[in-house]
Amino acid sequence: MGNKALSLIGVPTDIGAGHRGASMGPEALRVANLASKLERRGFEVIDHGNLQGPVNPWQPPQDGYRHLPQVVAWNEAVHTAVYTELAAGRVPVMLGGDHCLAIGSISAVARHCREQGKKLRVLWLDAHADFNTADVTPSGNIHGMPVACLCGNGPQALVEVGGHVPATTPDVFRQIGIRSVDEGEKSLVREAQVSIFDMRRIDEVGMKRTMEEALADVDENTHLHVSFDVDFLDPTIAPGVGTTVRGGPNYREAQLCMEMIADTGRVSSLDIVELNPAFDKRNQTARLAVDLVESLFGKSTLIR
Ligand SMILES: [Mn+2]
Repeated sequence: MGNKALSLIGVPTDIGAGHRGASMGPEALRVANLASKLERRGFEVIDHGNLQGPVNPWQPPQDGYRHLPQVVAWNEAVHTAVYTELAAGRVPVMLGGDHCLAIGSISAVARHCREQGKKLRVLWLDAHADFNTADVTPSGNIHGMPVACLCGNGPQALVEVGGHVPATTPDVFRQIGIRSVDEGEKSLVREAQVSIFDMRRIDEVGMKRTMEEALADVDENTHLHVSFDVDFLDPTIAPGVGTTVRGGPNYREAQLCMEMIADTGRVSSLDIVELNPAFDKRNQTARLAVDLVESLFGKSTLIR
């Protein structure tokens, strides 16, 4: 990745979530000094401020989807912003915002990879598989659906964000830290053969072997996109999310995960999502997310 510039893009929305407050995530990450800490790592960092989109009308789902037109509008803005930064040779870093924004960012990354002949690998760090559809979702919240939408399984307006249908395919994903999958969603991920390293797997073989397997065939032609849902982390260290699930990676496991991704030297785009300051304590989850993102960009906690 060398001395590429990082572009911070705020996406202040909770339009796809079941709780309000992730819209405050971008500012919490800025308050936790994300930009200056990455500058200290030797990167040029450009903060593009926040994207704009519709306000959250806080309505119940319609036809299985909550706030669908608003989610589409936000993701079209994200797609354009991410595609623009990638085309300029910069590393886009989404400051979310709820996880629905990954539809816009990953569709843009996939488009960039197609045009540049790059191999795409998405590391989906999350407590959830985010593979719901209108038929199986218990809530209608679209932040539980981005992976399905990106693979062509979702409402037409969202599946078509970026203009290429499907935006990408299940085989590019490696999901890590999964521990909460809804009943109907289970058969969908099995059918799609999404590669899932769930918490049981991490418990059994450890984070080291898990990441070795998840990163196995990453090479110099790979564009590595990390979609970091803060609910990946154990809630005892990361209370500032709306959808906590106990039994996630602890601090050292999360650090090792980030360090091993950094070692590939292939991180080319990033989403930081679902940070919810309304649930946080003195911004500790934002500070932890920043700490881990520093490791993702090469700050080893050991002297090497
Ligand atoms: Mn998620």
